[in-house]
Amino acid sequence: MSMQAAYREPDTYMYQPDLETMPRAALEALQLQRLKQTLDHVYANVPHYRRKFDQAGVKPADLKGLPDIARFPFTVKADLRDNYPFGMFAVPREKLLRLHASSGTTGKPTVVGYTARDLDTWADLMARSLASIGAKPGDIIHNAYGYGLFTGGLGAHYGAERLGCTVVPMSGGGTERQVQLLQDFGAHGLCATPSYALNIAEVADGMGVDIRKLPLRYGVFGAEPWSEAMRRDLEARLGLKAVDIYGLSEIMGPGVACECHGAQHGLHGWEDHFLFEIVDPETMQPLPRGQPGELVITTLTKEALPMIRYRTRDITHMSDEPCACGRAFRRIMRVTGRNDDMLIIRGVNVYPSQVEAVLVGFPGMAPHYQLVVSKDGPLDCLTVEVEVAPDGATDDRARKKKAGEVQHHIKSLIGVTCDVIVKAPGEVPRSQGKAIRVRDMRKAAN
Ligand code: DLL
Repeated sequence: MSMQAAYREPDTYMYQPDLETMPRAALEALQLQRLKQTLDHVYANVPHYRRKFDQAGVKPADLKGLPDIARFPFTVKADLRDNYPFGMFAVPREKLLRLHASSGTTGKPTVVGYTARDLDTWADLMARSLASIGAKPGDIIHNAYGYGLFTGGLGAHYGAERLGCTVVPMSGGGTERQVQLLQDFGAHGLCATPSYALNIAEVADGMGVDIRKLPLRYGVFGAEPWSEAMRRDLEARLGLKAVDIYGLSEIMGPGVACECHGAQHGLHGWEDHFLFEIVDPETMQPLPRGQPGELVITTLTKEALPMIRYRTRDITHMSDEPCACGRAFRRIMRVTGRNDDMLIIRGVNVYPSQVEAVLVGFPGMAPHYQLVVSKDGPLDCLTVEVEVAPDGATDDRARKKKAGEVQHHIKSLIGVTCDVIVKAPGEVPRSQGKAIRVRDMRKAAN
C-alpha cells in the first residue's frame, strides 16, 4: 500500500483566519471605529466632502452608531469626474504610489489612487479572496485580466504574489498563446472575465487542446455580470470550479467581495474594510436585508481615496445567513447588472444577464450573444443576436425555427418580447476583457 496520502483539498483554507472568523460584535465595533476615523479623515482633508457634509448639516461627530451612516450624503461617479484628476484625494499627490483610471468612454476618465498602505491592504484582500476561491500558496495563477489602467490585472497579480503563488502575468488577448501557456505551465488558477474565459475555451477547442485535462482547479471570474448558467457552462468546458469575484476601481479594484469555493453562493463582502448598504435606487432609502436594491459602499481603511456612501449602480441583495465556510462576513448575492445597464423594453425591465441565463445551454446554440436596442417609433425594441452551436443548424429554415424557440423562451421566462437573429459560428464578436453585451442604436438614430 502506498504511504502517500491521497491529496485532499482543504474545505476552508483561509489567508487571515482570525480576521475572517471574527465574532459579529467585534467586527461591528471595528467597523464603527474605522468609520469614525474615515469620516474625520475626509472632513479634514477633502474639500468636496467638507462642503457636502456642511450642506447636509452633518459632522463626523454626529456618527454614534453604524446606522447613522444614513445621515451622510452619497458619493457618485460624477463627483470623481467633477474633481478630475486629483481633487478627491485625501492625501498629497506625492503620497500616491499608483494611479488607475477608467477608460473614460463617456468623457473624462475617473482617476483612483493608492498610498503604500492602500496597496498593502489591496494585496491582502485580494490574497484573501484568492484563498477563499480555493487558491493555495505554491499554486500557479494564470492572470488574463488586463494589465494597465484597469485594476483587474495588477490587482489580481499582487494578491496572488501576496498569497505566495507563482503568477503568469498574461493580460488579455493573444488567446492561442494563453492556451499554449496554460498547457505548458500547468496553471492551477485562471483569472479572467467570464466572457474571456469562454473565448479561451473556444480557442482551445479549435487548437485541439482539451483544457479539462489540464491541472486547472479554479477560475477567478468577475469584472462583469454573469449568470449561473454561464458558471455551469464554464465549469463544464474548462473542467474547473468557477468562482465569482467582485470589485470596482472607485472602491479598490478586484477583491471587494468574493465567493468561497465551498458554497459558491454569494460573495463575502470584506466588512472589516468596507461598509455595505443596500438602498432603494428611487427613494435612496436603506432597504431591509434581503431586499434587492443598489449596493452602496463606504471604505473603512482607505487613505488616498476614501469613499463615503459610494453609489455603485450595481443591483444585488445581501444575505445574513451564516455560510458553511465559517467566515463572519455577510454575503452580497450575485450582481445581476448595473441599473444604468437595465433596459426597459415595452415596460419590462431586462438585464443582459437574464437573457444570458436563457441562452447559455440552450440546445443547439452557442453562448455568444449581444443585445441590440433600437427605436420603433416611440417604443424601444430589443433584438437578441445569438450564435448557432458549431455543430448546430446550418440552413436558413432550421435557424429561423431555432430563433422562434429562443424568442418563445425569452418571452416566457423574462416576459419581454424581442426579435431573435441566429448567426453563424464566429459572427458574434468575442471578448478580450469585459464583453460588450449591449449595442444601443437609439443614440445613433437621434
Ligand atoms: O471590474 C474590478 C474587477 C476586476 C473586479 C477583476 C473583478 C475582477 P471596474 O472596471 O471599475 O472594476 O468595474 C466595476 O464592474 O461596478 C460592476 O458593475 C462590474 N463588476 C465587477 N465585478 C463584477 C461581478 C473592475 N463579479 C464594475 N459581477 C462594477 C457583476 C461585476 N458585475
